[in-house]
Amino acid sequence: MFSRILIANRGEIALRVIRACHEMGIEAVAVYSEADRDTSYVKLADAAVCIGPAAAAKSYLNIPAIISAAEVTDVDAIHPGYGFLAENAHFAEICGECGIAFIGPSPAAMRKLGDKVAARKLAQDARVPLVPGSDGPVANEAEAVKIANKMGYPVMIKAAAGGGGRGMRVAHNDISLHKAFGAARAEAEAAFKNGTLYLEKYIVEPRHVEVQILADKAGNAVHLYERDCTIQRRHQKLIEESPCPVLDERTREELCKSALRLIKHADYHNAATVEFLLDKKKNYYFIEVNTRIQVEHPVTEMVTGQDLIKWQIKIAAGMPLELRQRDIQHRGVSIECRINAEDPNRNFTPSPGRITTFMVPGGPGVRVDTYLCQGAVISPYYDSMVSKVIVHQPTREEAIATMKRALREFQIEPIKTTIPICLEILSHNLYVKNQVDTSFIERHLTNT
Ligand code: MV4
Repeated sequence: MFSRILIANRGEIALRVIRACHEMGIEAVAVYSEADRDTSYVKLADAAVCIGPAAAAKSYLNIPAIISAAEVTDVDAIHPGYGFLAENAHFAEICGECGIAFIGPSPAAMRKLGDKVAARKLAQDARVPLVPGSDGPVANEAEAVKIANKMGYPVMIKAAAGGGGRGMRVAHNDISLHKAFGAARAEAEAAFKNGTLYLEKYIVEPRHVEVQILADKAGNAVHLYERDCTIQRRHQKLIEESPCPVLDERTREELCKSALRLIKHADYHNAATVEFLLDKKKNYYFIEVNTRIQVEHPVTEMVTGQDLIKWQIKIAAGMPLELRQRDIQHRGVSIECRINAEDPNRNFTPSPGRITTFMVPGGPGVRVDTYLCQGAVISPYYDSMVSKVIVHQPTREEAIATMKRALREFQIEPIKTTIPICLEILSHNLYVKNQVDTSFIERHLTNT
């Protein structure tokens, strides 16, 4: 097992990984930007190294600075968290070349699944249902129009190097497809330096369901059931839950086994999330794979009782996955609300500042993952997510009630947060009755 791990990240996930390290008897090294010098995770780490100024490009994305910090502190491994360098195959490769274990998949697996066209091919080979679409990249407008007419409109143009909603366009007819294609190509070229595009049938009003997978280096792999992440705003998830409340047990088993087949087919190790769209008729379609631990991993931890960060570390250290599929049960319902320092009344603009009042909820069934404390400063330089409230209860009804009570207890002053909007959703008739899709917030919530 590793004796020292460097965490190439900040905020709540840095703290989450430090906690896993400490429970495993591993020392944790934090890295921080000048803006994060006085934070809880820097204090709780066994050592901390400043890696540059506030701007992420000069600190948390600064590969030479992070590798230098790892060399100086003589760590065995690097945990990348989520965001920043977590899905950067080049970074994983450099870690390997420096004799540092990257806590995540191999660079080759990351590259293969990072290419959405290659991932679709893999899904197809593994007999995983995928959104009807182009058989590989689409070369030009004429070819796109041809495929769209065969498939039927509406269609979606996606970037092979995209994901998370970037570089996507919907088209409802030949003319709009023609225009959207050029725009999508330019956008993909600028954003990813890769203009490769592909086409999918546009799934109308879907739910977003994703399956958690763990796979070790010996070829053992298990799924840890699914999360429903339908409640999003502009591709930012706000509320996630497990299990997906609209799946029957048979479809759930099929969906989870499909995801597992795909990952087994990819020669993959460590944690992965396989994303699907679920249509109104409960058909599920593979869309993409995330090769990192995700923000919403705690809801899976709550319903399965497994510590995903500890498994990531054990797998990276070459230990076998001692879990058999039949040992993994899901129990009860877990919901997570993301608390962002944003003002819902000002179009979710960031609301940074110093926290004067910070009172976290607690009590039965409540977990709070946060790096904040009284006096902490929320920096304008980074993602606005400052806290996650996770609840676990026997039923969905009870989980919603516990979440509402926890969010009402939560005091964060003087900044604005997404707590009121989360409360509004949790009380909304359509949310309670499971009649939402990914457009719910835009369509049904006030001031959004
Ligand atoms: C889609 C889709 C409809 N049809 N693909 C958005 C994020 C990216 N991971 C995939 N996304 C979508 N892909 C097809 N063929 C609708 C979305 C989508 C969406 C998906 C999940 C959650 C929220 C969403 C919001 C808008 C669009």
